[in-house]
Parts: sequence; C-alpha cells; structure tokens
Amino acid sequence: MPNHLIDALRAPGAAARAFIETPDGTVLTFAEAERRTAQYAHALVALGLKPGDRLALQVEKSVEAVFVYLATVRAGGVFLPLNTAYTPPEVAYFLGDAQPAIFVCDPAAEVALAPIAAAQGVGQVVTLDGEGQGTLRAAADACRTSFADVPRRPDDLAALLYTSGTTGRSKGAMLTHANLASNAQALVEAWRFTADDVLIHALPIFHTHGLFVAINVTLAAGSSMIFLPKFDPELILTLMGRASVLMGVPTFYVRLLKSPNLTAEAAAGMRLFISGSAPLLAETHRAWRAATSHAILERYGMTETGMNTSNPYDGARLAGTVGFPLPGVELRVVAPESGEALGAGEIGMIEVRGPNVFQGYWRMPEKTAAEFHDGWFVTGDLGLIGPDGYVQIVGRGKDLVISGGYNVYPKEIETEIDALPGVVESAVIGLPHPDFGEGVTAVVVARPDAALDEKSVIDALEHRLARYKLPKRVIFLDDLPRNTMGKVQKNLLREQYKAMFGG
Ligand code: MCA
Ligand code: AMP
Repeated sequence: MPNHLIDALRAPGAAARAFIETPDGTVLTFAEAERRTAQYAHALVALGLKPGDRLALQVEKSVEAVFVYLATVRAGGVFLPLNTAYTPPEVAYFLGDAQPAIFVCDPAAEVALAPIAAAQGVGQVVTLDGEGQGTLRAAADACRTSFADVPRRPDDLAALLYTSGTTGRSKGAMLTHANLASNAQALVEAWRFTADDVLIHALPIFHTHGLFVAINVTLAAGSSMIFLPKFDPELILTLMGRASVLMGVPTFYVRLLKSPNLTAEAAAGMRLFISGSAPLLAETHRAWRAATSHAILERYGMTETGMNTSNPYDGARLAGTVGFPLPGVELRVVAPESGEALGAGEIGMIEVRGPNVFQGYWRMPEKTAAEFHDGWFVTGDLGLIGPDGYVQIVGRGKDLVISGGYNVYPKEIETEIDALPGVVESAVIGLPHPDFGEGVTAVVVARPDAALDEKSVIDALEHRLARYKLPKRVIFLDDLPRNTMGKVQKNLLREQYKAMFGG
C-alpha cells in the first residue's frame, strides 16, 4: 500500500531539478530533499514515532522544518505545526490536547518548554533552530538516506492544525492524506503550476497558506521555491526578476505597494500574484493593477477545508470576489435560520462539501457535529453567489478578527481581560486597519476604583497571549451597548470606533 499524500506530492521526473533555494544561495534538488526527509524519517522512528502519532513543532522557519513535515508524513505520523508567537501557556494547551509523541522546539526555548512538555506527557523533546541546527538535525544527519515510506490510506490523518473557536479553546482540525493531496492537485490545475514555476515563499509555515498551499503545490507540480525566512518587501521586489509566482496575505500587497521599487518592469517576469487568508480590499486590487499591470488572483480557504474557491486563471479576476469553487469542491449559500439553499445574489451562510473538507475536530465529536449541516461544512462566513457564479464574502457569521492574515478569536482575548483585577467585562472587536486589514481593539468596562489604563491591560496580557493577538488599542467605557436580549452589540462599537486606526 502506498503513502497517499507523499505519492501525490512526488512529481515525476523532478529528481535532478531545484526544489528549494535560500537567500544565501543554497539550492537543494528534489533528490536531495528525498534523501534528507528519509534521514529525518529514520530519526523520528528511532525517537519512537509510530503510525498515527502526532509530532508537534514550534520552530523558526527553515528548510529543515519543511523536511520534518515531510518526514513525519513519510513515517506515517501526523504533523502539528505551532505558531512561533504562541506563549508557553498556549503551547501547554496544544501539547496537552494533542498528546504528541515528539515535540520539536527551538533550542533557546527548550529550558522553558521541556518541563511543560513533560507535564503534558510528551515522551520526546528535540530541538531545531532557525539555521536548521539542533538535536533533531544531529540525529537525522547520522541516519540512512533511503526510507521505505510507511503505507497510509487516503483517509488516514496527515496533519492536525489548531484553529480557535468562537467559544472555548482551540480545536484541532483533522486533515487526511486525501484532504491535502486533493487540494494540492486542484490548485496545481487551477493556477497552472508547472515545473518551470519559481514561487517566492515568504509566508510562515505553521498555517495552511504557507505550509500546504505553497509547499504542497510546489512539490506536486515539481516547481521550485525561493524560501525566505520572513516577509521582506524589498527582497521580494529584487527576486521578482527570476521568479514567477507570489503567494501572500493582503498585508503583503499593501506593504509592497508602498515601495517606490514596485513598477511594471519589476513585476514583468512574474506570471501570477495570489492573495488569500483575509479579504483583499478592492482598492488594493486596483492599485496593484495600476502599478504592475497584473490582476491579483484572490482565493478563499480555511484551515478545516484547505482552499475552497479561486478567481479564474483565464478570465476576469474580479476585485471583491473570491471566484468559483475549485475542481471537486461544492459551495452553496443557505439561509441561516431555515438552512435552505438560497438563489443567486442572496446573502446567507456559506457551506462547502468535497474531498478537501476535514474529518472533524480532534476528540470533539459534538463540536464537529455542530459544524456540519446535512453533510455540508458550515464555514461561518456570510456570502453570496453572484449571477455570474462568482462567490463574494460579505461578512462573518463567526466572531473573528483577521489581523495581517492571523485569526484572533475575541472570546479568547475577552476571557483573559475579564480575569484581570478591576475588570467588569470586555468586548474585543476588529477595526479597519491600513496595514493589518483589521486591528484588534479591546473595549473594557472597569470598576470605578480600578487603576487600569491601556498600557496596564496590554502589559498584563503580554505573557499569556501571542503578541499578534494583543489589542493594539484599549478603550474604556462605562457600559457595553446591549440589545434587548442582553447581547453585546459589537456592530455599534465597530461603527463608533471605525476611524480609530485611520483605516
Ligand atoms: C506581526 N505583528 C502583528 C502581526 N504580525 N500584529 C498583528 N497582526 C499580525 N498579523 C506584530 C508583532 O507581534 C510585533 O509586535 C510587530 O507586529 C512586528 O513583528 P514582525 O514579526 O516584525 O511582523 P511582520 O514581519 O511585519 O509581520 C507581518 C506579516 C505577518 C508579514 C503580515 O503577520 C505574516 O506573515 N502574516 C501571514 C499570516 C498567515 O500566513 N496567515 C495564513 C493563515 P510587537 O512589536 O508588539 O512585538 S492560513 C488561513 O488563513 C487560511 C487557511 C487561508 O485562507 O489561507
Ligand atoms: P483559518 O482559521 O485560517 O482557517 O481562517 C479561515 C477564514 O479566513 C475564513 O473562514 C474566512 O473568514 C477568512 N478568509 C480566508 N480567505 C479569505 C478571503 N480571500 N476573503 C475573505 N476572507 C477570507
């Protein structure tokens, strides 16, 4: 029996070609990647990884971290990447919930995280730093360069990606080999990836966008990528001359537009600019087209589903829309109350179905059941299908802020703020932000005798929450606006403070 995902990602005839290049000029071929991932797979098996075991990883972006992802899948394991911004209390929750057999962390964080991992029952803690060095690397270097992939069926798990919820703690989305393989193949087809493509990879690799969309598509098409440690607009502009595709969140395009070096000439050799993870403003789409003559291709996805829709490669890429369902994916819009499918132009809840849709939330059958409706996954996004078939997202049914492409769930922040001495209650909202799209903002009701100000609230949250989740502003009010049912009217707060960031 084959290893379903690995086989789908092995592009025929690619062995001798470049797979991944780093800014220092190092180039590794597909054949070298095959050998390196074999070494890591042996090292992971020696550390005790068995088929179905989770491997959690919180490390800086590096080529070696990509190899650990692929090696985990080759060894039959389930890959669980964690945002490098997560604080130790956040990491403790993920390790306790997912119970990985192995946890890979930065050597600099080992002293702080190893006891946390041990307390959560994690058997092995190994290290890898941003340069690709550490105890896991040393173990892999000593291993053989060929590995017989552990057989895995299409419905076996390949990855567990945590996504926060509007209530309670984060949930692990269970993604199978078939989920990831089918989405990679659909995107190769939709975006016309070939062996000639060179992708500029500047996204983090702990989320669906940078990990599965970018890396799996590159592998499946036998393309290559220039792998940057982080987003750097000027470096990207110089690389455009020898690349063909850029994938980014809207903040990438907003920041690139600020550079005087963004010209039609600089972008002339590029084939495709893709945006996703958050809404791209129509004005950004227009400004990009005016500056470069390229129409950004916007697509729509989720951790639970991978990519659902995409603007067309050929044909009009319409600003303010996310295009059409990808091959094999079905999308409908239903009335939130009755659940009945709506006609063209009517706004309702977006639901999706297809081989891309996950298997449910890790060890949360009730939460899983609540998110499905007649076999369709309820996205929590509000939208419509236009008469021409283009899907538009018009809002969110879920209480979610998306800041620079990172999701922030207000409930999580409100729980931390409400626990602070002197706080009566709080409401966290997203306000238009010129750089991040939405800026996290906390509205706080404090007791009259409380010595609280903006700085003391933010300082108190600092070691509990990842920094991108911290409120950029804190507003104090005597009361929160409520409707007759007693529900906080966040829409009124968003309206009142909409100019807070000048966005
Ligand atoms: C960094 N900071 C942020 C954010 N990023 N604050 C709010 N929102 C953010 N997104 C803060 C840091 O905490 C720090 O604050 C300060 O900004 C500078 O940090 P630095 O690391 O230098 O930031 P940066 O390099 O400028 O990062 C901005 C960024 C980055 C490049 C836009 O956030 C990014 O790469 N975002 C991509 C996220 C992504 O890949 N999303 C895909 C999810 P302080 O100074 O206080 O410490 S997958 C998904 O959504 C679905 C499936 C889909 O459809 O793709
Ligand atoms: P995640 O938690 O990373 O899975 O976030 C998925 C959410 O990001 C979706 O449910 C949407 O709300 C949002 N999203 C992703 N792509 C787009 C897009 N192109 N336009 C608007 N929202 C998007």
